[in-house]
Amino acid sequence: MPIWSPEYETMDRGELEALQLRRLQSCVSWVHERVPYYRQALDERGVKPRDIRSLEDVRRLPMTDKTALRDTYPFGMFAVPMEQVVRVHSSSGTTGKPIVVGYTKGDLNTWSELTARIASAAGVTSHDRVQMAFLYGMFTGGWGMHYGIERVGASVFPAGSGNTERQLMMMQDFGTTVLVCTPSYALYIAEVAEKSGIDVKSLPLRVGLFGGEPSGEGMRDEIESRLGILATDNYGLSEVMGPGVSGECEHQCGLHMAEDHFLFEVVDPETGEPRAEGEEGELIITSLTKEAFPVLRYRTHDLTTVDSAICQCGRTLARMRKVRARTDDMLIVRGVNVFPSQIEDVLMEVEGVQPHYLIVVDRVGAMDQIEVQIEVADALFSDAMKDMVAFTKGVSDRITSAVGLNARVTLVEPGTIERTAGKARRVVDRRQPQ
Ligand code: DLL
Repeated sequence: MPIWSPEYETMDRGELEALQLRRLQSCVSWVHERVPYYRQALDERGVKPRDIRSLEDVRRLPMTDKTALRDTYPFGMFAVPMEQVVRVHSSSGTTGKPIVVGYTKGDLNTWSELTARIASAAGVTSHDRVQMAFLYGMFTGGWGMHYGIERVGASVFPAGSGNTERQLMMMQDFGTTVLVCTPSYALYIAEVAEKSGIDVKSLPLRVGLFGGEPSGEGMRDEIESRLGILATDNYGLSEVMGPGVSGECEHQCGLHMAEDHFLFEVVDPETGEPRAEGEEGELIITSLTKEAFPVLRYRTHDLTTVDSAICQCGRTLARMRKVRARTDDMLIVRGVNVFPSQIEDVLMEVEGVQPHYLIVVDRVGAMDQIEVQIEVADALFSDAMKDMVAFTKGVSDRITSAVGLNARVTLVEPGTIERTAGKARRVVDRRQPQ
């Protein structure tokens, strides 16, 4: 597969680190000069831009969390005057005020380069026809991927998310070869196609660029087999840029991180101490080249590990493991810590269980209860119903042995669990105000 910018993507690590240090130094000067919040935070720590002499000195910088971005809503963290901001996006949070981020012309150029890398790494070329089924709008997914794919030279169909029948019509009539959306929406498209008697595998569709939400290997296998494609995962977040922060190549062995534009750390989420390579921790990201909305040590809350071994594809950029959990989505049920992704992994191993599930946590009296609602394939539904007690008990036992928690498993009718065209909602926690 082609490498979009070999100069950076296959850079010698020593040269890459030298580049990162130069860029880190200028980023710290940039924010010290231009963002009052960072000037104060740096001054309070007694750190001057000239104190950054090695990459390890990043640890002297303050961490940034969502609160700082909320407190300065909407434009307080912008490092350039509004006349230099050519685009504004916001985070997809559902409650309260969103986090607002801005881009200069230069930022948009970098962003397009980085999403072009992701498309290219999955084998997208100017011969492809790409159906963009991400939401366009304030969400970074649509526009972010759009410009990168145009840059690769492919033909873009900016369908936007939703209206699944129309998506399938376009896919058939326009000869779509690449689908871009969340993994859960890809599965929903597969489901609607199957119900409508459309054999997607006989269509020219061959690649999927999926991101924006966690999805495990079981989910990937399901998508690849039902759509007959190669599915790659890509990661990003609005506060840092949007999509383009990292993405898989065709070998699907971790997401290559854009280390020339961002400095990545993995730390113990409690203490902030660095974790060794290969050890799981919270991903912290410092932007190295952002102009309008630079961030120092942004706390993503996403849990991952990093591997800096050179990949079979030839890229030297380190790879982060797929993000399966966030520090803030861990459920504590009767004292047991459980991530929704652990339950997903169990479900995906049970024959016939569909990749649509909902975890409902509630408190009855003083007791926490957890219910896992699952669906099985249409063809199996009546069989599973006949022996429902045994079937659901079997699934429940597997959850207990994998995560050490007694969960009530409820079989619901196929199609009952809500499908979305964006990010799937996997957990309803009734113990907390929603
Ligand atoms: O979801 C940016 C994006 C759009 C990335 C499209 C890739 C494709 P936010 O809405 O700000 O931005 O959400 C960011 O979503 O901190 C992760 O918890 C989660 N996330 C994003 N991509 C992945 C992924 C976009 N590939 C938050 N795997 C992040 C797991 C992901 N989680």
